[in-house]
Amino acid sequence: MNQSHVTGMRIIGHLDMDAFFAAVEERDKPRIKGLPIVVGSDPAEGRGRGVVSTANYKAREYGIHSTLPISTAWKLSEKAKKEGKPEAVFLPVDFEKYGEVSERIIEIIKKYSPAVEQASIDEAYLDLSDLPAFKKVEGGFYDYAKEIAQKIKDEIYKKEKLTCSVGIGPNKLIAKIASGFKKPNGMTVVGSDNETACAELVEAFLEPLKIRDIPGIGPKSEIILNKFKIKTIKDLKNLTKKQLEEMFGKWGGEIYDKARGKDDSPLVLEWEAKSIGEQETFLEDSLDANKVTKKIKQLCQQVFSRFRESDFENFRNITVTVRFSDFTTKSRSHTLKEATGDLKVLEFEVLKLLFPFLDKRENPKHKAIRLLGVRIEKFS
Ligand code: TTP
Ligand code: MG
Repeated sequence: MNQSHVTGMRIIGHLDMDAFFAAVEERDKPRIKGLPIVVGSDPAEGRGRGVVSTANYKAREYGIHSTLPISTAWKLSEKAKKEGKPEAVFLPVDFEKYGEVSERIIEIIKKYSPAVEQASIDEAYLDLSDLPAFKKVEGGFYDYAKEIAQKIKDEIYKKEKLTCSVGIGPNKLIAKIASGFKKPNGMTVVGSDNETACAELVEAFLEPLKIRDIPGIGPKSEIILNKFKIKTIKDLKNLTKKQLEEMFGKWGGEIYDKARGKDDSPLVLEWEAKSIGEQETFLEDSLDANKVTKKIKQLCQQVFSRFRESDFENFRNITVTVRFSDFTTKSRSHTLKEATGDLKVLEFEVLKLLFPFLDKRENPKHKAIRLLGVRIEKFS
């Protein structure tokens, strides 16, 4: 857990861009400025089959939001049009562009905080507890954390013409809930330099919120808890840890802690490649030993060349996946006694895992193979 040696306290920020995909489009297309904008699949005049990725706040006034079927979004826009309001502008998703903007935003945040976890394309956690300049701070640490967060917001706006919302608190959980508390362009601080006061602020902040405001409590958990008349986080605190564990298993214990604002999860600073894998579907299903062997050797080579480009020197675990013509899928793994960085070893082990799928050991019905996959993990 990151904690400041200077302050002895942990202060975490969470930053989330406002209506991200739609905001980028609105910025880049002056003619649609101020209009309701929906980014997602093609509405095809109401016959489209995909969903909404996001909608800007204007379009949200029509009831349009992420995950809504695009056909419903179209209907809502038509309805608004009949009422004399502007119809929504529908745009396709341009991941590449949003990815580039996202990278630049992370770079800005990194200038201000020594530890930044990118949590998704438009959100990041940042450690505000160990800022070098704290040594010089005369005011409160929280005040200073807020000042830094404001600087980040200002620089993002200046450089990217985009707004975001920030939450600041004693841990990731509180920071995340706080960033969504006031949107768009909000800043919510839940915490204090004084430990007792901080605990009280956290409690007062959480209690009136709905249980769904806790990240991880989704519609299914909500239905279960509603049966017990539990709607708010305050209600949730009436359940003992044991009761919650009986309802939800291990996750119940986590809910118990979250309801009390407790969370000591660390920032995950760099995305680590935990496995390297490749898979390929045959143009035509096959059980021809030559063809299958040739394909799996190609996959081994592809996986191996990606492994060579990585920072790792060895791997220990090898997995082969086979999908048959009826789509049943099986995987077999092997962990080597000694880690290796050798293509020959990989090929040898992969073939050993594959062969039983070609005869009655793993394929008694002689099903043809549709897809093959090779994966390596447990790197060192
Ligand atoms: P969010 O941060 O959840 O949403 P948002 O940035 O559009 O709006 P808000 O102001 O409420 O934060 O997601 C970030 C982006 O991820 C969003 O712009 C589009 C994309 N996304 C999807 O493609 N599908 C989804 O279901 C969600 C939730 C988001
Ligand atoms: Mg967002």
